[in-house]
Amino acid sequence: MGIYRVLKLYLVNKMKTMFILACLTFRIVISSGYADQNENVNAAILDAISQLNSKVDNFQETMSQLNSKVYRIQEEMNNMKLLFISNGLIANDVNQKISLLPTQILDMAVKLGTSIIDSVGNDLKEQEKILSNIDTNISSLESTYRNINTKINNMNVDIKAHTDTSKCSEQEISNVSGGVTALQHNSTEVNSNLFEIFPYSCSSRYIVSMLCDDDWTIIQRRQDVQPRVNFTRPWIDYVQGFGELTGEFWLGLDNLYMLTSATRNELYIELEDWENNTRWARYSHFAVGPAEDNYRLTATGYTGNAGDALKKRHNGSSFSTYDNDNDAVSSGNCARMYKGGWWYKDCHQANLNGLGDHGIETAYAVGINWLQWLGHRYSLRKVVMKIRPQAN
Ligand SMILES: [Ca+2]
Repeated sequence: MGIYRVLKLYLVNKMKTMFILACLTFRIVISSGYADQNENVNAAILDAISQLNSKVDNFQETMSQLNSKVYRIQEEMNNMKLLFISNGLIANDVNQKISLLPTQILDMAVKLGTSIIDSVGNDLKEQEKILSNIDTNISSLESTYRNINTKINNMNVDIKAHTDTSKCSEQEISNVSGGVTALQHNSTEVNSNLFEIFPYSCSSRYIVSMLCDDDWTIIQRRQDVQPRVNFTRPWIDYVQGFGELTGEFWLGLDNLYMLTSATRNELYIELEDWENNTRWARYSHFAVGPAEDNYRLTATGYTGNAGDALKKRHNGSSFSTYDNDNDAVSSGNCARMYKGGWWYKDCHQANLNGLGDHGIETAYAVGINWLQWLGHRYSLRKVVMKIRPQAN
């Protein structure tokens, strides 16, 4: 814009000069007729023209200088423009690099995260393996423990037999080696109903206390007297016996084995509901096997009015407790499910060692049940199991 302004000014001045020259020429023509009249005036005019020409020359020089300056400014502006463009390119490049950074950082984080997750996953797998090995070891140890326990129980029976016979004569020992003598015939009366039983006629140390009812020996009793005895017990308790002879009790599998392995015994079961109704079941042959056979049950020759609840699921079965599963259910533990220790098969029709402290109403099959009389949901008030050598 500055350049146009200067040009405009220059043209205006040029036009003014030409106008003045025209006027002067016109005056010279007009005044030619008056030649020689005013030489002084002509001289003055020529002088003025000369001055004007000089000014125009100066002006032109100034213009030239200005043009030169404008040219330089334009050049500088072009340089600056180039610089700006260059800087802009650099800025774009930087921007592009900055915009790439988050992606790279994200990639790195993902790689790092994946690596950490992989590492943690591997650690977890290792730990799972270790846990699995520990589980296997525990199972193996449990199995070993059970085997050892069985062996200890068998050894205990042997030791007892040895101890019991240590004072016996050779003749008596030979009798013992052939089986236990008729125990019920070697008892001492403690009170009117309580007797101490000597397993062997020559024994002085091995004593089993038990309640006798005439010639019957009571081996188990359930009744609604407080406090109730807990019958959900481990293997060792069922082997050794528990409870009070005057209340609820279990005589013990070792004792049952010794009592029933020498002579043939019969079993009598008395049942009573919560309305004083009673039923009975009698088995002409009752025996309990040795520890190494998990005290297998023999109960045959049923008579009675309660129904034969031992025939289908108990006769011929091993004894089981919640910690020693010898039942015929591969995927479960009947003793654990039905809360007692018993000769469970798959699982029971009789559960005389089931829960006793729940009254009549019980959950399915966990109470003191006798299926053939009152079913799996009726828990009996009273049970007595007793045995005696069978009369020949
Ligand atoms: Ca089982």
